[in-house]
Amino acid sequence: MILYDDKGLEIFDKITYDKDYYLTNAEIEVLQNNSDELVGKYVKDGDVLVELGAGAMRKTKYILDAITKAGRKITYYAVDLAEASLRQSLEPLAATYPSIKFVGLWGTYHDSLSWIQKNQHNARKLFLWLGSSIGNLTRKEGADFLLNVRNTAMRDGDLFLCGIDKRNSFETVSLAYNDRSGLTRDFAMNGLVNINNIFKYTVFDPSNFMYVSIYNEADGRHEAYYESTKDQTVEFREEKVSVHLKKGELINFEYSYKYSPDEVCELIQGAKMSDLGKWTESKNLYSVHMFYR
Ligand code: AVJ
Repeated sequence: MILYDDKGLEIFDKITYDKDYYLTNAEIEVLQNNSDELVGKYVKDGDVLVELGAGAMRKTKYILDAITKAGRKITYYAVDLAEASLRQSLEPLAATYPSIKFVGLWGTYHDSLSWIQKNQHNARKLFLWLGSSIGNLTRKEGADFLLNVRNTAMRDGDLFLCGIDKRNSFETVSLAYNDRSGLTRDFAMNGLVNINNIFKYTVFDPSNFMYVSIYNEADGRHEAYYESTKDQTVEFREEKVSVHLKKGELINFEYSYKYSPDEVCELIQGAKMSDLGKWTESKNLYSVHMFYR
């Protein structure tokens, strides 16, 4: 993914602390207030937790605290594409939570799921997919992804915890993706720099592009674009491909889907899972849902 090189991960981490980007803080509030209940109801000794796209694991802390408080003995698998951040995040956790066994699974979701299926088939599993990561998939892709996890890595009774952003007001979503500190803009523009790094020469001159954020309220998705600020030709030299861009032309690079309650129901149905309920925070902006197979 062009957005998440080392620099992109660093900027994204800053975004998650930003007040305007309400998603992370809202999710942390949900987990802070409800992890004891969640663990009490759904986590048993010997369970295996699998976090997809574990990242910095800032929010996982609340679940791990609750597990420790409840005296549960579990194994926690962290799946991530970034090896360095996986190591950095897991090492201190292993020292902090001696009753939890930590295992990093460095690789794609696909590889990790087949590894889990082979090696942890008989364990009772709880999958964690937090941070509204589902938002970067279309609704169909989101349901298909969950269905695939269900079919390849879950047994009957296994659980899936999913953080999902709501269809919030136009102002709220717009500010989240066009924050006043300009972090999201920096995050976006770094994508162009990263493309140049990948191709080892300048494909896109960042000074000829502008970050454009549009909340498409009808479709319930935020749309992120690079706008060409002049007529220009972008060249992929090795591929011998050149692309002419008109001033004002938009290149889409990200969608962030938001979900109404009905859309969550459709998601669960599409994934052939069942609903165990959800937790929300004080502003009712964001929910963490529990599904099961
Ligand atoms: C990490 C995919 C949930 O879409 O809200 C943040 C990524 N993009 N600001 C999102 C992102 C711009 C984020 N996700």
